Amino acid sequence: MSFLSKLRAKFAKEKLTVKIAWLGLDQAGKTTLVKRITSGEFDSSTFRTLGMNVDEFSSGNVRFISWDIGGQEAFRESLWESYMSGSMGIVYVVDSADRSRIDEAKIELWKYVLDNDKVENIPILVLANKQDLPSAASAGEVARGLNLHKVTTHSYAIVPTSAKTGFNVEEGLEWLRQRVTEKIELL
Ligand code: G3D
Ligand code: MG
Repeated sequence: MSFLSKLRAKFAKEKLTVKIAWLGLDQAGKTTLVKRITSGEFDSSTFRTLGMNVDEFSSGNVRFISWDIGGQEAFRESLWESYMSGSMGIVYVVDSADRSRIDEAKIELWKYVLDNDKVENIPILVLANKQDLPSAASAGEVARGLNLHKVTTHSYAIVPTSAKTGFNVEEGLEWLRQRVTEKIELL
């Protein structure tokens, strides 16, 4: 973003437009979370493209352009570059109630994001989703399962959420909004 456009955003109170990518294993709740956000109090619009759900919603001074890769996990490798390119934040969603897949979720997070040199130092919001289910692991357990204590290269937060009830969804997004805004102001 150029100096002038930043100034314009700041002083004319224009919204900053920010691309974010939703990641996580299939069934974690990515699409449900995006639907919850776009059907809630957020101001939103939605575009459907092949294999990809591109949604737009605003939170405070930020307009998020949100990319959710849809059900086509098999195409992830080939879509990866365009999916991640230009993203200023990642939302990594975990099904906290499916303890048998937390290890797989850890492997994917590290392979595609944390150990991937092409991913710049962008904030990562981890959502320990499905907290409405009695069998759900706590956010602390999910954090340990993902080895989050070993993350040194990105700022991250782990937030327990439920896409079903809406619990903490807005709070999580608020964290991402603040981190992204801070980064843009430092540019
Ligand atoms: P994905 O986009 O990550 O693949 P989806 O996941 O959003 O398609 O969700 C997968 C399934 O989990 C869906 O159920 C959805 O309703 C459910 N789900 C998502 N978030 C939550 C949550 O917070 N709590 C509960 N209880 N269920 C959730 P179906 O039955 O349609 O497969
Ligand atoms: Mg989906």
